[in-house]
Amino acid sequence: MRYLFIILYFFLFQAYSHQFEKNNIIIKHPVLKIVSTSTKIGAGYFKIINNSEKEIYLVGVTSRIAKKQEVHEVIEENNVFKMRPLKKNLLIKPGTEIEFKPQSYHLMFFELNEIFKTDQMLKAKLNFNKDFFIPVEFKVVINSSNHDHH
Ligand SMILES: [Cu+2]
Repeated sequence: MRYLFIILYFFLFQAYSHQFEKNNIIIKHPVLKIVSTSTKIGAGYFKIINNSEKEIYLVGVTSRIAKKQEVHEVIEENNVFKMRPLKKNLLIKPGTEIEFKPQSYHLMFFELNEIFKTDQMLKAKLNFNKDFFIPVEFKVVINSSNHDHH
């Protein structure tokens, strides 16, 4: 019985904190947040941890999730926070991490290709410089309205 609890706990923990790793770069808990099933825009959040010895640059994302995908940053202009596509690739220095989250760096998915369901896992590739990429799966989260965009 105790083993069952341990296995169940392990399974739940894993399900919550899924992560992907390649060449000592870890992508932690990638989620695609969609405000409602009638919305055609989604935001992607995750944490990138660079445990390698090299500088890496995030270039973008490819997937069949949406027609258009962008890496966004948030800037402050006259006390107003604005989002815009990143103008250059995002540097993640060795031994550091960057969290993609509301009011900060995030991915934008415009014109979603399907109506997704909560907990669905969507394949994508995060692209870095030097043709390096990490296959990940975004977990769909619907009804989480903390991304006020456009
Ligand atoms: Cu945005």
